[in-house]
Amino acid sequence: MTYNNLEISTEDKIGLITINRPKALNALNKETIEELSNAFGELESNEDIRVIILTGSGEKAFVAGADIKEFKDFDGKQGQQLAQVGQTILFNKIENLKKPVIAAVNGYALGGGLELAMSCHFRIASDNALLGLPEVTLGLIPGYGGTQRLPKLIGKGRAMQAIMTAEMFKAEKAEQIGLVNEVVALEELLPRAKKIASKIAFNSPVAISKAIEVINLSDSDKGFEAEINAFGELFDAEDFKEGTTAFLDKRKPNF
Ligand code: CO8
Repeated sequence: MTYNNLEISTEDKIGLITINRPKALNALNKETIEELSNAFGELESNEDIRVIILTGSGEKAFVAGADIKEFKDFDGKQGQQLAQVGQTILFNKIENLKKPVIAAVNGYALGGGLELAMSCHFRIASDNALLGLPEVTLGLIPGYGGTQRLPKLIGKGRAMQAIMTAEMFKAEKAEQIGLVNEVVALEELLPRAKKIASKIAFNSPVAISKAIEVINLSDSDKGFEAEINAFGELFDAEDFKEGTTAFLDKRKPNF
């Protein structure tokens, strides 16, 4: 597939998606949302790929938000549809992808950009990153899941304050409150993301897929039961036999 607003590369079981609209600070227009949805689908079904990294092009922005120019004249119905379609085809899709997705946040992650990073399974950031949900400065609220995912990551009180004030978190603060897992120098961001991805790629993809599914249920009352069922199912999978046999043979598993 070819993309107007994305660059895709694959190497050593890792798929790298780079959002490439640097003149608009990688803002998410409709086309980019659709392309991202397709790109995640493509990499999810690519058997050579075990882990996906998502980043933005340039040194300034991961994604500076939804494309304000595109929705500035929308009415209520169009706004609702934009949020509904985006959440369905992209943000929820990433969260529930069968393969791990790491956000490498390389600068501004604002509005829809932070919402995109939050729908990834975890985030690392460069030391120049600034993260926030400034929608109330535009007379809006987050519409791509931000009101739901931010409280889960940083707590309800902090999320309330962040959304009401529209303040941006610097990278170190974001790490301190659990919004990102690690902060590294900008030039180290992709190497570090790839290093983490390689570590994941070495482990059982079947088990990792189940872990994503069950961890995503941790806020529901179905989580414990889902864990028991998934745990049981994994005993019947090839990877379990390979993993335990490799351990007893004192060799590395080959998943
Ligand atoms: N949309 C469209 N274009 C943008 C966006 C954006 N979100 N952000 C930046 N750009 C464009 C600018 O318009 C500018 O273009 P041009 O050169 O043609 O004027 C170019 O990118 C460079 O930007 P700046 O000149 O502003 O760069 P600065 O370094 O001065 O400032 C900032 C950088 C602080 C990031 C600034 O660009 C900014 O504040 N951007 C907007 C941030 C924002 O408010 N984001 C939230 C958008 S709303 C949103 O995401 C809602 C999500 C939920 C939607 C649900 C469906 C409705």
